Amino acid sequence: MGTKMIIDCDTGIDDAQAIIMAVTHDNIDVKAVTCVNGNASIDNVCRNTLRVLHTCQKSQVPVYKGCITSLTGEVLMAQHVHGGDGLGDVKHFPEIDMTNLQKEHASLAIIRLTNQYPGEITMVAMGPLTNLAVAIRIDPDVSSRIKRLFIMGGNIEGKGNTSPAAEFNFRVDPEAACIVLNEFRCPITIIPWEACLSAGFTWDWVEQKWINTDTPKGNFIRDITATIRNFYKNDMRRSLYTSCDAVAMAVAIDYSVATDTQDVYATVELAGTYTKGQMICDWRKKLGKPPNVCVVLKYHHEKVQDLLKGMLM
Ligand SMILES: [Ca+2]
Repeated sequence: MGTKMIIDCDTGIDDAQAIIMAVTHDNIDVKAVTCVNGNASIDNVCRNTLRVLHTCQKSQVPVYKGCITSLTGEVLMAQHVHGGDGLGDVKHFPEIDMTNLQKEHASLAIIRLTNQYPGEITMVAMGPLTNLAVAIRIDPDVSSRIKRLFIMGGNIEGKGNTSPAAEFNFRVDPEAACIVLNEFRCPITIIPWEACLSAGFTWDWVEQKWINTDTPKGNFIRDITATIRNFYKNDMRRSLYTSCDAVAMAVAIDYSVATDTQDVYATVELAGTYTKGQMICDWRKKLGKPPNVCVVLKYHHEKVQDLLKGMLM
């Protein structure tokens, strides 16, 4: 029944939206959500993920705790954007029962589930790629059992959002991103930072047509996005709202959401003083390597908007 999917994420606000989009979609069968350190500490990421699934009445979807730092041990978080808990620091949320968290490690769950469903799992990675890099170090064949890997991360124009040159997910664990891009053998589609910024949703639509959807999921999205909406609209003075992970999930659910794509060889800068974590795309084939990823350049924002609206009903 539907596309089998594993979601690997660092549940902040964007991830929460993408998870809701997947677990409420008729054609998607989410087999696991695997958590990784990123937007928040790993324990908050696990708690946030369980909270999102609880809100959707999908607590039966198993949640796995993954890597607690990047491969090198460096930890960067995005609490100025996503709040101290990663989910907007909403005061009135009830406590979440953490005993629902699975005991198996996220990377081992990915290995086990891809053995159970070889060639059937669509993987959507929306955080640092640490869990996937660890999985391939344990089991070198893991990637050949994945149907397709969608990654929200990296950048194609060298414009950073975390350092001057690097996007958050790749900058948090550059080594992991480099391992995944160069060693994973499944087809990879990357939704980079610039593609996410190529379109967006008007504040009028967000405030009048989306977050005022009066359902438990609608109220949840309204509450967790209160701080980030203020940050984007008033502090950053952005004219449009966007949710990178939701865009990536929309592409994974419906490939026609990607309206412009290009195959390219891509890797990750590991040594640069200013550019560590930047995705390097060899557009002019200077390295003579075959393409290893399909990069999404633009997306159909109305289709994403329809998915965002529909998931709150
Ligand atoms: Ca994320």
